[in-house]
Amino acid sequence: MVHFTSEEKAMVTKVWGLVNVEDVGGEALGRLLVVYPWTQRFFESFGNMSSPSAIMNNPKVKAHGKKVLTSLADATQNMDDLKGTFANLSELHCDKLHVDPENFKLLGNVLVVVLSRTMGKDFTPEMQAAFQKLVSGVANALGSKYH
Ligand code: HEG
Repeated sequence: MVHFTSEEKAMVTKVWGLVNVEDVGGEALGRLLVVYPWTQRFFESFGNMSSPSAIMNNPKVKAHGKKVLTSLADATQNMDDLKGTFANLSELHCDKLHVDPENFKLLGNVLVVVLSRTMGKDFTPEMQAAFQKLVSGVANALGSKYH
């Protein structure tokens, strides 16, 4: 189980305060689908994914990205209990959605890339380290109910 120091928690809170959930969510999910094209198979109902620009401008991709990031807000507020916080979502992604848990790691890494683009120099190495630890912890928690 990951442990966050009070400094790391403060860093995560600082990063999260600078995140626009709508913009960053759509950008991160869109890039996941472009960079790792096999992840598109989970979103066949989303319509046009024929090119990078079709993916990045797809309204369903944007809406779902926002939903995922909104859910990630729960992580920033429950850093001492990521497993409990994401237990239900872990079951859903395993039993109903059949999403390979490796994809949670990929999304977390893409999210860090997007933050580093949108925040530029404001995203200090310490902030990146704390946030990377958070997304890794969330990926681990989302995978914890898989069987
Ligand atoms: Mg998942 C639905 C959260 C990664 C594929 N995801 C959802 C929902 C949430 C969520 C809150 C809605 C659940 C509901 O309807 O009750 N997802 C979530 C988080 C993360 C994540 C927090 C990682 C940080 N999801 C993820 C990844 C994939 C994926 C990497 C696939 C590559 N999610 C997925 C699909 C659905 C959800 C296919 C159902 C979408 C739909 O049909 O509306």
